[in-house]
Amino acid sequence: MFQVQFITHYTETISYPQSARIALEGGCRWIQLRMKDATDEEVEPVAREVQALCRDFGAYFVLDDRVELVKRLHTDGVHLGKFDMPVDEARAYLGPEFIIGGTANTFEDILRLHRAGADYIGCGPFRYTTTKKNLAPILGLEGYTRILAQMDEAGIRLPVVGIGGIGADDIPALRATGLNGIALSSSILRAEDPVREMERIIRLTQQ
Ligand code: TZP
Ligand code: MG
Repeated sequence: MFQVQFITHYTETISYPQSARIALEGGCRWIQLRMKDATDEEVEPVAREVQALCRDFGAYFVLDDRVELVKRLHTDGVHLGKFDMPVDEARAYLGPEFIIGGTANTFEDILRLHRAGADYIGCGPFRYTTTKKNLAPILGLEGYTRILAQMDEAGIRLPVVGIGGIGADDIPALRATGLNGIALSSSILRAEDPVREMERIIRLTQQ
């Protein structure tokens, strides 16, 4: 199975919860709520709303960062960036039941996250994107191929999801690298018909 994770974002006409609903209506069953510059007070009501939506659709709900809120709302999991709480600390705080994902830009990051007990890796950026600030160097297909080979050699088995500038046209080549899935945002929200674009992407990943 090739997984599709949707990272919430906003446009001039689409709010965070609306972006989640679009992805869910298009068939995505994994939503990560990412409100980078918001306060916990701003995030909580949105998180409750998106959590309820995800329950309606039978989708996983993962919050970016904010481990305390993750525990309190009992989301399915948390995604931790390089400057968020370390994965081992989050694991100690949350226990074994929560899914914990971590961001990696290199094989060394994956080694560290694996030792710390991460359940999956978000690895990028695949290509340039404006959705995230302070982007690490672009990996491209070659980057993923290299990193996945290094994981193989080291005997590390963890699902790796590609992220950053990914659109429908990239799916065949990304699958061919051996990645376990993709995480994406702007290619959906900037599409002429975002729900249909998500449907198209889900279909492509199921072929
Ligand atoms: N990290 C790298 S790109 C990204 C994150 C969280 C957000 C999604 O990017 P895009 O390009 O909008 O799909
Ligand atoms: Mg983060």
